[in-house]
This record gives sequence, C-alpha cells and structure tokens, in this order.
Amino acid sequence: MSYDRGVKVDVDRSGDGVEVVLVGATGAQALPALWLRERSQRADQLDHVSQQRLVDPHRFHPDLAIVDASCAGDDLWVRFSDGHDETFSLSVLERRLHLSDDLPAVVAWRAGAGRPRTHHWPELVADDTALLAALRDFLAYGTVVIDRAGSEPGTVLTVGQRFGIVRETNWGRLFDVRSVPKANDLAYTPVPLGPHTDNPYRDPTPGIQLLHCLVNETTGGLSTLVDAVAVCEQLRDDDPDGFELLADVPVQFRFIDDTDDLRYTRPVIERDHLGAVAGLAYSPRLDYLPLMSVADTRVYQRARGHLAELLVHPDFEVRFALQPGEVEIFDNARVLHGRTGFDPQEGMRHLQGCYIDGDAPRSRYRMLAARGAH
Ligand SMILES: O=C(O)CCC(=O)C(=O)O
Repeated sequence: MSYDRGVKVDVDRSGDGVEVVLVGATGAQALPALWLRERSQRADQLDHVSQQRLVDPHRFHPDLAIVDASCAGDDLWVRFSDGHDETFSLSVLERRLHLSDDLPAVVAWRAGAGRPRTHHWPELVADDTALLAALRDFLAYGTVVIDRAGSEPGTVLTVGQRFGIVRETNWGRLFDVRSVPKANDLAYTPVPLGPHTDNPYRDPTPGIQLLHCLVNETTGGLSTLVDAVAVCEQLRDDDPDGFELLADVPVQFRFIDDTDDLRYTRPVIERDHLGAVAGLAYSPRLDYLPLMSVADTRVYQRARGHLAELLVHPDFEVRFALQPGEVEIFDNARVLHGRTGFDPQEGMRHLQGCYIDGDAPRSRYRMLAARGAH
C-alpha cells in the first residue's frame, strides 16, 4: 500500500508475530507497536481540542505487540496485545515520521549579502501578510531591519510585541544604549564592541534582541552583524578537532554587579538536535578557558582564536549605519552583533533595546503560514 511521499506500508506475517513495515527509498523499517500505539487518535485516548493525551503511554508494557493488522487505501487497521484496536490514517502517521519544525530553511550568509533585508513598520502593523514575510526572512537569515518606525522612545517594545513576547530582565523591559559615566556594561560606553551574544550568562539566554536607533549624530557607531552558522561551517572545515571541543566543552559565563550574580555554563558552539550549528554563546569579555589537558587547551585556544578572526573577517561581518527610525532584529544565538566605536563629542548616539523569546516568532510564523496569510 503506498501513500504520501511514496512510502509503502506492508503487513509482514512471515516471522513470529505480525509487523507493520514501512518501506521507503532508504530501506525497510518496522513500526514498533509502542510507537504506533501511543499515536492513537481515538477520542478516548486523545483530547481532540488540546491535542493532549488522555492515557499515559509511559506505562504501556514494554513487550506490547501487534497481534493483527491490515491495510486498505489510506487506512491501517491494527489490533494490539493490550486489546486496543484502531484504524490509523497513513497520511497522518506519515507526518509524524519526521520531526519537522515547519520553519523556513536556514540560509547561511556572508558579508556579500549586505545589510539585512528591510521591512516597513507601517505595513507590518497593518497587515499579517507583511508580518509573515518579515518573519520568513528573519527565520531564514536570523536577522531583519524594520524601517519607518519613527523615533518615539519605547517604540522598540511595540515592535517586539508584534514579533513575540517581550522579556523583562534585570536591565528592565527596555534598555537605553548610550554612553554614560561609570557604565556597568561596555555597551553603555563609546568603545567598539566586537561581535558577541548578549547576556550569555543568563538562563535562558535572550532568544532575540531588538535595537532601535533613536538618534545617531556621530560618524561612528556602525552596527555589525555576523552569521554564526556561516562562520562555524568555515571553522568546522578549517579545524574539525577544535570545532568539536568548542561544541562539547562547557564554559561558564558570568555577570556580576551590586545586585546580580548571573551564571550560565554551556559550550560556546550550540548544536541543534540534528547536529547542525544553531548558534554561539560568544563573549570574549565574559568567558574563561575551561580546565582541560594542556594539549586540549592548545587545541581549544587555536580554535577560539580562529573563530575570533572569522567573526570579524570582512568576508563574514557586515557593517552598516543603522538610521534613526530603524530597528535591527537578530537571533541572539545565531547572529552576533557589535558596533564600531564612536566619539560622543561629535553628537548624540542613542539606541533602545529589548529582548523577546525565540519561540513566539516561530509560533507566529506557523500560525500565519497555516492561515494562508500570503
Ligand atoms: O551600540 C550598539 O549598536 C550595540 C550595543 C550592544 O551591543 C548591546 O546593547 O548589546
């Protein structure tokens, strides 16, 4: 019996029991009875409103077996050894085979791509189709710029709420990025800031950062962005052993001032469940070498030195002047940000920033895409 995407389902009675077998391009795979049983769609097993289970599959017997099965069209009928029987839809089951996140594919980029794609705030406010387009670019490239947002203080929160849910931290709901005396963070001075992850010492680390330019009267203070996915792919090619150490060995990031002592311990390179690079926890202002053998320390140092070079290399790092009325939005793990230094004597430079969690824009994208807002 064949169904969606050409996978074939056979009922195999040749062994001791009955097996339901998937036959795909890459070979045959028996569907374990437990796998199938917990995917029951029957109304006494699954609440159809919440899509949450009414039974506890962790308590099914480990030896649960299929005692009988048959296939017809899109239907797979199965009787299990615990007495449960059910007709499954093969096309519904097929969708459960892949752990798809239903998001746009990640597109790694280099400096040649230029400034992030730009979307217009008045359109995003009024129109879900425009928001969907901005979310699609954000999820593919890890960054977008929103222009025509005006220079009203606090706007960054309104933009943040359109994309997700604003996260309050010890910096407040929003923070002012401008040069002040006795700053407790280098961001609040005029010095250049190399590419970094914001708040890698926080658990969870902010998923997404927004920076809204209210005024920049200086010739410096250019914004910098770099795609950690592209950089880490290069690092893996150049130095596979170093890459593995950076991805495996945890380091501790720490922030301490008069009121807070925040710490988070994890590797510098973050991988997703498929082993692909998801991002970096990177801030040379804050981390310390983990204790390893002398040999591994050398390999680690060579790799983080090379990573540092790549992150500021003109092939990878894009630089641009964020204009008043523009908001840069970036995935705080995937796209590292920084700025060039500036001279406060030339005039004022004032940005406002906030954080939003990473999951809400992904959810918003899926909902809008499913609604066909495009
Ligand atoms: O001043 C800027 O453009 C960036 C500031 C910054 O890196 C930060 O607030 O995290």
